Amino acid sequence: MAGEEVVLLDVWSSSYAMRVKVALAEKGVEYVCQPQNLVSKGSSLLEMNPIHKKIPVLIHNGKPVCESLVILEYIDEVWPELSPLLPKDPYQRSQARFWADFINKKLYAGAKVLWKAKGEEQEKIIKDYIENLKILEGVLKNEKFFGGDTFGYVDVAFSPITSWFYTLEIFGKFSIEANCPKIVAWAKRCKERHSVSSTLPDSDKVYNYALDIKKALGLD
Ligand code: GS8
Repeated sequence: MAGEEVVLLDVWSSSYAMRVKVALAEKGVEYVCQPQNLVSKGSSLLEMNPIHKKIPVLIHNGKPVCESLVILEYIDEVWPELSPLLPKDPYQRSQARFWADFINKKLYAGAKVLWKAKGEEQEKIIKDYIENLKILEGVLKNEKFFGGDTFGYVDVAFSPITSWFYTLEIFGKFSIEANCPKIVAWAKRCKERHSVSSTLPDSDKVYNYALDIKKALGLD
């Protein structure tokens, strides 16, 4: 790993960027964080991700890798020795990718709209959100992690959004624990890992950040 240059373009509140930080911590890879301004995007973000112009971007020895799930797979391939993330078996790998995609489409996308919505629209989003979490409870079964005994790709893909759960619950006036206790217990197990606890921001910090955005958007 000596002589490697690893840079992450991120913002602290982004669960997508947190995925990359958790994976790098699991692998023991040292890196430099370059926080980005997403309101007025800087030249390095525009150069490194000219297509989507989004964070996270991992820049490895000068070459950019974009899209958080693509970055996770890249990290797993480049640093395969420590904490393998994807299973070796092709069928198990396909399943891990399927659920990570589901988590993107349902839980990450859902969270983005849930805390800003109101009234009936919000009720419908919450109902769907709980249903999707329950589906994931069914996938987890009574395992320790989605990777079984070991913390793996789906755990890395999923755990960062739990830092937004408190914010979702306060703005949506519902309890995730009351509906999905197994997911909350799993999130606590993830938090026991240094990679996760050192990456995920405090719930209060996320809530205050979301509150400020709501005020700025005139949504409160
Ligand atoms: C999503 C990244 C993303 O939405 C991934 O990496 O998995 N599919 C991508 N990044 C946001 C910040 S987090 O909400 C972003 O960079 N937004 C800037 C913009 O939309 O202009």
